[in-house]
Amino acid sequence: MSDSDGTGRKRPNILVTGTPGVGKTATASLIAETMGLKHINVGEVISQHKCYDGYDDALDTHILDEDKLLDLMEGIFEECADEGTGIVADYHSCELFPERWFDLILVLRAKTDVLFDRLTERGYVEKKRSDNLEAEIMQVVLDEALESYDVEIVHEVPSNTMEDMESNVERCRLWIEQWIVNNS
Ligand code: DAT
Repeated sequence: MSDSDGTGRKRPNILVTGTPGVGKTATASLIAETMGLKHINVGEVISQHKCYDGYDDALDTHILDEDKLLDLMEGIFEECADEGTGIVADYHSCELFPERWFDLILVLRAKTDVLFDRLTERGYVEKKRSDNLEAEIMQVVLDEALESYDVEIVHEVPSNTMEDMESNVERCRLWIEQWIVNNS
């Protein structure tokens, strides 16, 4: 089995993170499509495989079964490492993943008015919307990323417009190409 701790990888693994609505899934799927990486929408994996450990009535949400999720993801990471395929995962949190999984952490940021419109469009109730807006203003996910990973690999980028998305994908493309040169 290939080493999935970074030393034996042929292609890099990227985590796209940020507050809900900043554009993680849209950006990650475009990076995956452009660069031929495997896209893992972690939220989808959680719901498809029912990685739940009860229900939090107060927050009106499932409690995540982290062990189940991490076991499932470890399997995918090992498979991709064996195949020589890189991964671009997206999730609204980042501290739960082993540091060794990722070579680049892309933290997407959106302006308050932009995020307000996206979360309203998504049908979030007022409390959920304001909680997420506050988290974005307080840069909760960015701080989490900076505390959980080597700061050198954490990159904060704007994600307000389609031009931002295109430039983020292009930036990743150039970074991936350089990573391949440096690691071959
Ligand atoms: P997330 O995965 O962070 O919850 P998403 O990828 O589902 O967010 O995007 C939320 C909505 O915003 C969706 O309708 C696509 C749109 N969007 C995302 N990033 C954008 C950007 N940079 N410019 C314009 N629209 C964007």
